[in-house]
Amino acid sequence: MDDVRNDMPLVGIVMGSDSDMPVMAKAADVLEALDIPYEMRIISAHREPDNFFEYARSAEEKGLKVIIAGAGMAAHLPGMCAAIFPMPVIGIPMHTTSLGGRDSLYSIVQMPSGIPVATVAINGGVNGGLLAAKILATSDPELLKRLKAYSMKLKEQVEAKDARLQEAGYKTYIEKK
Ligand code: RP5
Repeated sequence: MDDVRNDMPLVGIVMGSDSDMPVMAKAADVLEALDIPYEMRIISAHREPDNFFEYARSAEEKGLKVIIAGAGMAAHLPGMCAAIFPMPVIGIPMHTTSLGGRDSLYSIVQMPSGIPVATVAINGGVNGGLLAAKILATSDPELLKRLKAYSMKLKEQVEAKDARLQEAGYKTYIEKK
C-alpha cells in the first residue's frame, strides 16, 4: 500500500473500473505532491450498487471532505456520489472508444438542479486532483502555500521552455524535444 494513503484520508478517489486507473492515478499523484491524505477505491455504481451505497453513505463519517469520482460511458458514479455525499464531488469523465468520452462528459456534467458535480475535462485527472486541493485550501493556509508553490513551478517550467526556444530557435527546439 505504498501509493495509497489511508491514514485519515481527506479526499476519496473513486473510479468505476480499473480501466480508469491511468487517469485517476494522475489525481492521486497531485494529492501526493501536495501532501494531502487520500484513499483510492474501485467501486462500480452499476455492477455493485450495494457496495457503492455503502461507500457513499459512509464517506462523510470517515472524514472525507471531497470526493473525486471518475467514470466512463453512462457515467453515473459521480452524480450518485453527489446525491448522497453532502460535500463537494468532482467528476472526471473518461475517454471512451465509441463516443470519444462525450458520453461520459454529458453523463457527468448534465446534473439536474440541486445536485452539482464539478466536472473537469475528459481524462482530466490532474485538474481533478488540483480542484480537490483548492477546495481544501480554502480552510488550510499551509496547503494554500503549497498550491502557490505548485503554480510557481508551472510558471517556471513554461519560462524555461521559452528561454530554450529563444536561444535555440524552433527547429532545434523541435529536434531536441
Ligand atoms: C464505467 O464503465 C467505468 O468507469 C469505465 O470507465 C467503463 C468501462 O468499464 P470496464 O468495462 O473497462 O470495466 O463503469
